[in-house]
Amino acid sequence: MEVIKGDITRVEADAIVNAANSSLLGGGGVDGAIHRAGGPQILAACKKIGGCETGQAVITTAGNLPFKGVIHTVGPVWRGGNSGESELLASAYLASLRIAKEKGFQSLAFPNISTGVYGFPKELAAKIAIQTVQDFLRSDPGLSVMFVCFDEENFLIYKEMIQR
Ligand code: AR6
Repeated sequence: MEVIKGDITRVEADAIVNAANSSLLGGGGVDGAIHRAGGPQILAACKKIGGCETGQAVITTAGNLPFKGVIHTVGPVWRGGNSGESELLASAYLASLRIAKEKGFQSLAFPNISTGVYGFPKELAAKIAIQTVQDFLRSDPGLSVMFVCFDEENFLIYKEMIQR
């Protein structure tokens, strides 16, 4: 596991994960950045799939981006913590990891799912993300995972938690 600060569209990896919404029709934040950089092929592929439930994931072409695919997952909206948010966030990470494994990818980059407009508390989200990836890699050590933090706050949280 590795932590870097920056724009996920510019990393080196077999695939990147998008923090999408269940319509898969695009949006702001990292979703907007990926669709802008990848071009209309990604949206066309998303439309064909038709949607994705919270906690699940799907894969499309990466369009103009130099990846073997973009894995779109839908994290939960934070509603105070008693609506299964933690389990759904773990499930979003796990569903993405499973697709990467199925496809035989060797490296995968995650954004900090749900910690933008979906309002998930950043510390708790980082704890769940790291734990879920760590558990997965214990049985599947063949995948290299990168956490790509866009904002300074997430970057500091991840750096600190990974060191520990
Ligand atoms: N690269 C990496 N991370 C980024 C980038 C980027 N280029 N841009 C933003 N982030 P958000 P969510 C970080 O809001 O909370 C969309 O409209 C950002 O700092 O993108 O899961 C979708 O369509 C934050 O830490 O996703 C959904 O409707 C993290 O990405 C909704 O937002 C996630 O923030 C999903 O909300």
